[in-house]
Amino acid sequence: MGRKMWGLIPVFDCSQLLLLCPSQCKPSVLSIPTTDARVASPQRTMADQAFVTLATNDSYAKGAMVLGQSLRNHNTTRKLVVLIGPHVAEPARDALHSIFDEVILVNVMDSGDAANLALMKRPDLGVTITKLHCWTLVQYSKCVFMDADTLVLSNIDELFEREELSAAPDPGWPDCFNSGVFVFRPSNETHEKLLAFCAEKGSFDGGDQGILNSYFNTWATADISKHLPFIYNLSSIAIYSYLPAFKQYGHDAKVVHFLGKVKPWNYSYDTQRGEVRGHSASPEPCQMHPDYLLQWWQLYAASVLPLLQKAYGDAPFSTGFVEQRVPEKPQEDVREQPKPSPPAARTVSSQERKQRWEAGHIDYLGDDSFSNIEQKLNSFLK
Ligand SMILES: [Mn+2]
Repeated sequence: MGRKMWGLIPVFDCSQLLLLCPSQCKPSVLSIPTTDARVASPQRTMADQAFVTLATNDSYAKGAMVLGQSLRNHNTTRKLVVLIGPHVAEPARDALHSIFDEVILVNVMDSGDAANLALMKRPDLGVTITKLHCWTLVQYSKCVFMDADTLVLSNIDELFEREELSAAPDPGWPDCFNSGVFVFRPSNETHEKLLAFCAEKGSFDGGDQGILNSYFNTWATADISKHLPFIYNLSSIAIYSYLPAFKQYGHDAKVVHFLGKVKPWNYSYDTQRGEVRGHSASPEPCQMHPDYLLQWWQLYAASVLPLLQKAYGDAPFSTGFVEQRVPEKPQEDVREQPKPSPPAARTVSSQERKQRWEAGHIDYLGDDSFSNIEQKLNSFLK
């Protein structure tokens, strides 16, 4: 789920990762197949492995659908599972059912065990605890969790060759892993331990990433095979902070992670022009590479929207599309629409732009758009 942005990870907490604890470096226990047939059949092996995501509301449900569809489009041989919170509407659940093999309702407050009771005093960790539920999927021997704000660009079934807990570095603090994509082994025991840990220690960043990094605290140093290449969890923050690396390696990206407060579904899409528009209510500008954002919307428009339309029937729902009112008479302002270029941006000096950039106010869709940065970069790299 949305990890909070820069600056919220206290240095002293992550430095604990540098304390090596060899006793915790034991390999995970492998699940033992119960029948010979299971050993013999690769199909069965694949059937007991799954990609898992989480949708706590209708917006994240859209994200989950796009993610699930992107996995299907790239011919995954594994099962697809989505955990949903109680607030996901019935039609959205129906639509999820047509993409995912399992749609599992998770209601943390239902359970009355000791760890959960302790956690009820920590309502701030609600969504976080919901994500930890993925460890209870013990019908699967191994899973890959993926945030609903990720998008798959090619087949990534090879991730199942990795062990718990494998994940890619977080771009903000690379000694921590990013919890948007990780390999894990479902286990009720691990789940209980995680909840107890959570109740006792809380989370240093308020989210699941803090808890998981504290719990799997040898990730940074113990076993390099548990470090997923960054191309399995590429975030736009990294694109802009190290653009030459993105130019060199970006085409290998397999998973894009739309980190940050503004998610792809917070924008709107102009189907006629095939363009993503900044949502007027967005608290901050686009934080993501426009090509990936466009890819998200194209997949949504082609494969997810029809499912939602079928599920909602005549009931209204937010499509995310720009209103396409066809006026009865041609209106004069129609011609003013092409090439939206904010006039204010033109008057900003390059010094001011630099200051704005450094202050984190980046005009990703305007002056600081990827193509402009690329052009500038090319002029240096020639
Ligand atoms: Mn996320």
